[in-house]
Amino acid sequence: MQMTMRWFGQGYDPVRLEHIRQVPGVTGVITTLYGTLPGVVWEEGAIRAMRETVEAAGLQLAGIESVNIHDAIKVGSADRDQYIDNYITTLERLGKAGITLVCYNFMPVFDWTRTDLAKKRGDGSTVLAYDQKVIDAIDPDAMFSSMSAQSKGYTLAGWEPERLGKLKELFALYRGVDEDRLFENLAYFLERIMPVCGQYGINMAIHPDDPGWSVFSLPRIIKNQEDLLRLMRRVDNPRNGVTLCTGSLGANPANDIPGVIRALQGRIHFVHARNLRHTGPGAFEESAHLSADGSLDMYAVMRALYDTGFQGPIRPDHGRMIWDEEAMPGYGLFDRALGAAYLNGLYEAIVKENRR
Ligand SMILES: [Mn+2]
Repeated sequence: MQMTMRWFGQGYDPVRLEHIRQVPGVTGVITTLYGTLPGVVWEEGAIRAMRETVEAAGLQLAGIESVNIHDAIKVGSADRDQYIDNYITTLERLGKAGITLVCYNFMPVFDWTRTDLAKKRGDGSTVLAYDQKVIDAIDPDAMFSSMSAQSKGYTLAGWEPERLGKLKELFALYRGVDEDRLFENLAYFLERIMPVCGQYGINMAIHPDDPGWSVFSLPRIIKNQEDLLRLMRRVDNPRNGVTLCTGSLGANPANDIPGVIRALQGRIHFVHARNLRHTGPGAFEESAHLSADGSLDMYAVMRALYDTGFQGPIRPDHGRMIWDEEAMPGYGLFDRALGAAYLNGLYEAIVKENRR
């Protein structure tokens, strides 16, 4: 596997590529053209510049997170084919630039959701946290305002103000889109893009819903092993794969992550590794990556990845904010660097134990 870190791009991410380069074992970054709205075709020059910037820092551009999906594709409206054509053109241009991993999600209206972006822990660090009881007491507008107010001025990935400024219209758009309809729209999209993915060797890696249950009564279709396997069978092409996000799936204690990894053998193209602590029904707070700091067994996760022959990029997902660092919520350099070092240590031990 290849250890990577997420980087939001020049002018957006206060973390510098030069510093990512100094994290032991990290050889690549996962990035995107941040600020590009869903539905827009990516410029070839911008793709090239993005790649050159990463390579000039001595790192490899290991994949894109994300190329976001326009709402027309998710709801299956009459103009969806135009937006799928745009997506295909973007994939073609990425493929020509040698980029062969694309992470995306298929969540309606809201992307990843948290109720607290800086929850103070006993150790003085802050973390992202979620409590369903808080969500149940507010409306979607309040949710958006709350996320924006806590973002310290950064635009949060998937929370584009341009889109979410029209929340009422967005909710209206999804009226009548139930889980089956959403799933069929996803399958339609994947079937249309599979040929270009095959041509350029692009692995599509769907990110699970975060958290993996319905928020504001919107449908959610990528919540657990059953959902993921259903999608793998529905579009049964190795290019149709998964971003195994331990934190998103792990928010639900019923999900057995090592079991999911084994069930999806060969279809996991990208891994997000982080830990969290379950704090009550429908509630969790993120933690350090260390198994002992949260509810997930990160050794068992790395072990399952090793056993199933996972070869793709992995990145430490959200970390705590520590040592007075100022960065995008969840994406400080320091704790993610500790996470990368820890995951590398687990993996080295597993590899060597199995060679004996
Ligand atoms: Mn993730």
